[in-house]
Amino acid sequence: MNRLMVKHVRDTDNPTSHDGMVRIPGGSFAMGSDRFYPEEGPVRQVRIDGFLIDETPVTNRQFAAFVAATGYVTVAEQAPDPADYPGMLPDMARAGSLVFHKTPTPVDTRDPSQWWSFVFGACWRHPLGPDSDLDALDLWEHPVVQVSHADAQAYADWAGKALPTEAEWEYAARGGADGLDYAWGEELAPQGAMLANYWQGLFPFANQCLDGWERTSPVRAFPANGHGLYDMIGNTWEWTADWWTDRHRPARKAKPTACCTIDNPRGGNVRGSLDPAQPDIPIGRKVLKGGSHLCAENYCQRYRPAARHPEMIDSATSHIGFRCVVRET
Ligand SMILES: [Ca+2]
Repeated sequence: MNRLMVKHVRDTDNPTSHDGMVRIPGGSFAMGSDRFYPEEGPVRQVRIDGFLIDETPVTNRQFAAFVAATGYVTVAEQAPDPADYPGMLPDMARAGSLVFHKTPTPVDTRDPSQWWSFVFGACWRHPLGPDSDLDALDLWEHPVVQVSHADAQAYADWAGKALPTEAEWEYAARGGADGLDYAWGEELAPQGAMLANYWQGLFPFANQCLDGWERTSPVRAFPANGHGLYDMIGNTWEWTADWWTDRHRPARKAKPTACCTIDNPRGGNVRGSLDPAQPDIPIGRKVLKGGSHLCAENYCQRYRPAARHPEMIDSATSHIGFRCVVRET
C-alpha cells in the first residue's frame, strides 16, 4: 500500500458489510441456452435458494481496502514457479499478467495470442503494464482486473462472503426475465441502445466504441438489470466458484429432488475441468460469466446470462474481475 492508494481508500469503504448488496429471492429458472454455443446447453430447470449479491463488480477502490487491511499480494505480483509450468522459458519466470492489445489489421480469430500479451509488471495496480496506474487512468471506480481466482477467493474470505456459483450468477444476471437471450430482452441493442460495455465493430482491430468505452468502464455506467444489479453483462468477465464442465448436466441425470428440477447446482470437479488441449498443464479451470468489453458479434457473443467460458484459476487478465455473494442457508 503506497500513499497514493491510501488516499483512495475512504473511511466509508467497508466491503465486509452487506451494504451495497442486493437480496435475490429464491426461485426457479431455465438455466442455459440452446441458441448460441454448445457449452451453454442443455437448458434445464434449476432452483436456487435466496442469497445476497454485490450490486456491482468489486472495484479497484474496494480491492485497495482489502489490500490495505491484509497486505495481500496477488498472484500476478509474484514470479511464477517454473516447476508449475513445464516448458516455461527461464526468462518468462517473472511477475506479470495478460493484457489485451488491439491488432492493427484483421487477424485469424482462432489465435488469441495475436491480441493477448504477457506483460511483465502488469497487475491490479498497473492493469495495462508497469507504466499504467489506477490514478492516471482514473480507474478507482472500475472493476478490479488482473486478479486470479485465488485472489478473488481471498477477497471474498476476508469480506466474510463467497464467490457465486454459476447458477447463482446466471439467476441473478437474468434479473427475473427468464428465458430471454439477453438480460434486457431478445435484442442485443434494441433501437440502437447500448445496454452494456462490449465491443461494437470487428474484433480485434476495429472497436467503434459506440458505448463510449474501449476498455473497462466505471461500475454503474450502464443501466441496472431487473434485480438492480450493474455490469453483470459486459465490462469484465466474473469468476465463479464452479469448476468448468463442457456441457450442463441434464436434469434427468442429476438426481433431482423434484421432477426435472436441479437444486443449487455446483458445477463439475477439478479433474474434469482440465484443458484437454494442454495436457501438460494440470491447472483446473473455473467458469467465467457475463462476457467482457472484448465480446463482439463477429467473435464472441457472450454478452448474455447463459454464456460461459473456462479459465485456468491462475490466470489474471485485463478483462476478468469478480463479485461476491452471501448465502442465507
Ligand atoms: Ca465498449
